[in-house]
Amino acid sequence: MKERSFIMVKPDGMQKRIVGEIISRFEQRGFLLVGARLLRISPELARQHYAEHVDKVFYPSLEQFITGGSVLAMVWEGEGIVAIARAMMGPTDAAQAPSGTIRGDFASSKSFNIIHGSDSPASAEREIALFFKSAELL
Ligand code: D4T
Repeated sequence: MKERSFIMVKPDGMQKRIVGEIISRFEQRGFLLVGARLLRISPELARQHYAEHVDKVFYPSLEQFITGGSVLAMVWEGEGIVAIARAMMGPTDAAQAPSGTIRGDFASSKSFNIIHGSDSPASAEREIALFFKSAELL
């Protein structure tokens, strides 16, 4: 099976109405959308998704943000998708993100940075399983 990544438009990206733009960028880069779901993340799912961050000082505000509105959870497929998607998104701190990246074009903060993408194939597998049943994916 080709490599897959879990990509999510966060509540600030939904509010900015840039879902179409984000999907276009991945399609134009040649990747295939194999799953998509609109949902509101529960505090429990947030704790699972951000398990590595639950003890950090910024976690309470991160949870409030990520559960504060709907998100678009997606699975994209293609050769090298995990690393290429991270490059397309730009660094976590959108203030440092170059123009031309998704964060560099649509965000300017570390906390409100529009989009999530898996940081490794192993994370992708874990995150995809949190958000999707295998029957929901092509
Ligand atoms: P996500 O996981 O949301 O795509 O972000 P990254 O993979 O790019 O970055 P991350 O795991 O280090 O951070 C997760 C999430 O926490 C927010 N955050 C992070 C924050 O609000 N303050 C901080 O100091 C850090 C490091 C932003 C993304």
